[in-house]
Amino acid sequence: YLVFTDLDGSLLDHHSYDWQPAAPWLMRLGEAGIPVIPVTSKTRSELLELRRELGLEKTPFIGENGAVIGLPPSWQHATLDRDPDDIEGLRIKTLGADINFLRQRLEVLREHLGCRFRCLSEMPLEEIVAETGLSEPAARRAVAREGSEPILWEDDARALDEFRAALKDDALTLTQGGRFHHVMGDVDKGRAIDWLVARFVALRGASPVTLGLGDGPNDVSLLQAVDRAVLIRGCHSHPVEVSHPSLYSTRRAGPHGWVEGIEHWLGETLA
Ligand code: 2M8
Ligand code: MG
Ligand code: MG
Repeated sequence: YLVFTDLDGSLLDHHSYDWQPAAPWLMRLGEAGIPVIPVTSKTRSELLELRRELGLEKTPFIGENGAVIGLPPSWQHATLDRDPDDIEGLRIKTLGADINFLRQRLEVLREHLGCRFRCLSEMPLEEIVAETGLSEPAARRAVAREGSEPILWEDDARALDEFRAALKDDALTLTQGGRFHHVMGDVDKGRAIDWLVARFVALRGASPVTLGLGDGPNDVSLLQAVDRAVLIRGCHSHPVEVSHPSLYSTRRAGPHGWVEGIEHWLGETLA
């Protein structure tokens, strides 16, 4: 098994970022040797901190909605990973578009279309703290982006459709998390998962059974990429439509829903 999980609103509570309700199951999965792989909008910098807290130092991670992949030593390949950055023994791959290019295009498009939105990188730190409930150091880590920019949309739905079409002409994409929209290159969580599964097969010579959990519109590709899917009840009103032959939708939200989904698919196997 490989478990792929969204963080905010899934393993972590949408408001408090608490994950304690899931702690016993994280430990059980660890004991069973089942990797729990974060797949999130968060940055490399946020993930380096969180994976220590969550005890997930040995597993890879996918950050910035598929734009960043971090590989611990046991997931590195002698010939396939020759040139990515090496940080704290991790190989980091960045896919899609460069963050400076993204930020430049966002400025140009905003002026050209005359639409209203604000980039995370334009918001004063205190405002990010107020908007997200992150601590100040955590907010600083959220701004340290490499391949995606969160934006607060301050215009109507029609302007958003226009904006999305204009991004497409630049080969850029838009997705939606719990609080922000996210702009990035031609990447998504699902394709980053496909990449990691292919890497697993290259290293182990066997296909894993994959389980995925997520709560937001940006998790649709995640859920579609896995064998067994868990749609966690959202704390937001964004519609999430996913058709999947093996989908379980939870009654509870956040880490309680996460436990519910893991119990649904793995409760008997790991009893
Ligand atoms: C942003 O991501 C979440 C994901 O659902 C959102 O869109 O609301 C990102 O800025 C991420 O880096 C940050 O940690 C998070 C904090 O709520 O917000
Ligand atoms: Mg989420
Ligand atoms: Mg997320």
